[in-house]
Amino acid sequence: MIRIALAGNPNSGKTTVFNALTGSQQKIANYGGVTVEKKEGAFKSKKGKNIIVLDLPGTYSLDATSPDEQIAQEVLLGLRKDTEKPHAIVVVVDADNLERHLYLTLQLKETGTPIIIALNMMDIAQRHNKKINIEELSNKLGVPVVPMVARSELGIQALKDFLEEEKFTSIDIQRKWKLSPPLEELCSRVSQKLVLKNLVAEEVSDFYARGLLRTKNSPLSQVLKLPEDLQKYLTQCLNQLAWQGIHFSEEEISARYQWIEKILSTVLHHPSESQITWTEKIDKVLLHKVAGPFIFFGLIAILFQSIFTWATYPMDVIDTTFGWLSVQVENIVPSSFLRDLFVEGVIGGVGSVIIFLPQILLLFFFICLLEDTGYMARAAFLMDRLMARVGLSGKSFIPLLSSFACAIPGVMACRTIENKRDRFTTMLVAPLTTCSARLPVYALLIGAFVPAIPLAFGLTLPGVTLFGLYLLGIIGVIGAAWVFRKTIFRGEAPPVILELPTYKMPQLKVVLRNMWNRSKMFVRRAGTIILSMSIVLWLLSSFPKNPELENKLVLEGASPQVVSSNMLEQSYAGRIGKFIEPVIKPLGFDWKIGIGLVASFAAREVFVSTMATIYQVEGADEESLSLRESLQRDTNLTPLVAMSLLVFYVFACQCMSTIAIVRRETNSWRWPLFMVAYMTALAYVAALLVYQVGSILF
Ligand SMILES: Nc1nc2c(ncn2[C@@H]2O[C@H](COP(=O)(O)OP(=O)(O)OP(=O)(O)O)[C@@H](O)[C@H]2O)c(=O)[nH]1
Ligand SMILES: [Mg+2]
Repeated sequence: MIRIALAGNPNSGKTTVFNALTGSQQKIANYGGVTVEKKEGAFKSKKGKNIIVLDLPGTYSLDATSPDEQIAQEVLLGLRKDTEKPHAIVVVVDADNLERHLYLTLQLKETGTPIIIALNMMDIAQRHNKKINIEELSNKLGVPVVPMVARSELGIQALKDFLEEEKFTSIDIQRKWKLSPPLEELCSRVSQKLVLKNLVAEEVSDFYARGLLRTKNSPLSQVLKLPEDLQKYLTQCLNQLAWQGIHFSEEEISARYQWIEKILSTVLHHPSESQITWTEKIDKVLLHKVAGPFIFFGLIAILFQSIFTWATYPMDVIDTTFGWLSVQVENIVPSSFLRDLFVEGVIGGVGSVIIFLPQILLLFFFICLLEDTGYMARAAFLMDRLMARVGLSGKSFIPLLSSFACAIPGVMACRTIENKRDRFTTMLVAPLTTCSARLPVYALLIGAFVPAIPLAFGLTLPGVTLFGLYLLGIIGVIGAAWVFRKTIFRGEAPPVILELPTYKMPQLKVVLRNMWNRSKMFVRRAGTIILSMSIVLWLLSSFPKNPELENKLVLEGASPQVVSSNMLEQSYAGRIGKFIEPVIKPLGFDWKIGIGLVASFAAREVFVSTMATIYQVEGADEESLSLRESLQRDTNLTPLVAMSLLVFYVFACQCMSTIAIVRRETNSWRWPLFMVAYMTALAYVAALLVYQVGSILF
């Protein structure tokens, strides 16, 4: 068994290589910081050897400080308890950005672990007329180089063959570049001491010595379990360097880069350096000061409009199918408790949520296109100035954008943010971004209460309302971030450098795979949490039965509608709703919405299935109405109440999974609880304002 780790700068194609090697389906996208966790996979070589492959977050160097980069460093240096040190490292290098990517390569080589270079993106290098002498590169660095185009799986077999042969057992790890004489002397003194104390092997002592001399609190000092006298000696050396004004790491960086330049002068031939690339031409427009933001908002508007217009057809099909299914069950199965549970609870509840699958898929289709072309990073760039105003950096923008899909990957993507205050602020505001779980709630209420009046440019009122709700979420994010940066996370916003990847043609395969994974997740949610909540809710709203009251009402000549409505009111669910009604009354919500609110604390979509179940139970004896029609008929539900409800959903934190992930990422209960508290307060106040002010105005 061999363990191989994939390392490299962000966006160099590590995950693409990983998926090609192991047949996995990890997420790939065209911006740095997609992978923030280590992922393991494996493949069997031709000779039947089991080769374990580890995909890692990208890292620019072995001295980085953001949490995702630290994971990569710890694995690569064998500092983690949960992961064995790899036998070899495949460094995925972007052939189009050789100079920058070779920096990490050199650093990794110095660690003493055998490395192999997977020289990826050869197609782009070629397109930019760069000629790379691969043999020369391999000779100069003293490591094997396998050229490849990972996304077309070119060169993957060659890499597999190489790993199979295990030709990587011995390499020459002596660094070829030199520091200034006093620093060289200092290095050799420290490394001698490390060897004398038997702390490290002679070959790698230089690497560790430099690591210890670079910063005061190097993680290496804990790993090596430095004895006290050596620790003292090191502190002395570091103080002396500081006193002399010598920046060890700066000198090291520039020495390494000088050496890389020297290698590249013979390896890389780039005759037309001044040629303007496609990416630069496109960016002239898309990053234009005026046109850029304009295009960005235009794209987003189109996105929301199409969610409403294009998705109607498949939605109708799903709606009809579920309706047909209920009728079939009602016709075939004799009237019974189980039949009602099945029709009203299961089909009604789950069906009411599944119907939104086409809209969610469309949303993901667009997000995927934005991510895979490389536009996502541009959007971050465009927003950088705005983000700086509220005290965040452009780095926060990608986690926030990911939150449009779901807050969970969004919160995890915060690992790419180095500055802790920045990271925590972003994590706490990310769930205010409108995630796809809110979409069913929005779509249901907008569909029921906002008339399809056409506006200018092919936009309609429902599309614009949806856009408005997303915008409101964004305003919430910006406002909350601003407040946090002024209060609990006060401090300077650190400057960051955003890397803009070259534009790439999105791959249909990647987009479809992403959408497929998303639908699986959505259907799984519908089949688990929403299904079980629907059943529980049906039980709660059907029991306890009260035959006496029912008989009395029937004798009094009450209509079936009034009877079932009364029965619902005295059910367990009704009592819960009634119990919280006084609290939500000022927002315009009655006890039925109250039931929905309570149920949707587990997950937002549950609101939709809850409403479906409640109205079905209530309207049991009537001709079956669609959920939308039932909502429109409810006299307590005015458009103003719907608005207040929508605004409540924009800000409320109704997602157990988000709370759990924030707990994990911050390693404390304090922050997730704080998040729930501030978001609930915000939601309450905002909905209160909408309803009260609206009541006065209209
Ligand atoms: N043209 C071209 N694009 C590639 C190649 N390999 C990967 N890509 C694209 O490069 C982008 C980044 O790929 P990923 O595999 O996500 O990169 P990564 O190194 O895992 O990125 P992080 O996880 O963010 O560090 C994606 O858009 C890929 O489709 C290649 O050989 N040629
Ligand atoms: Mg990756």
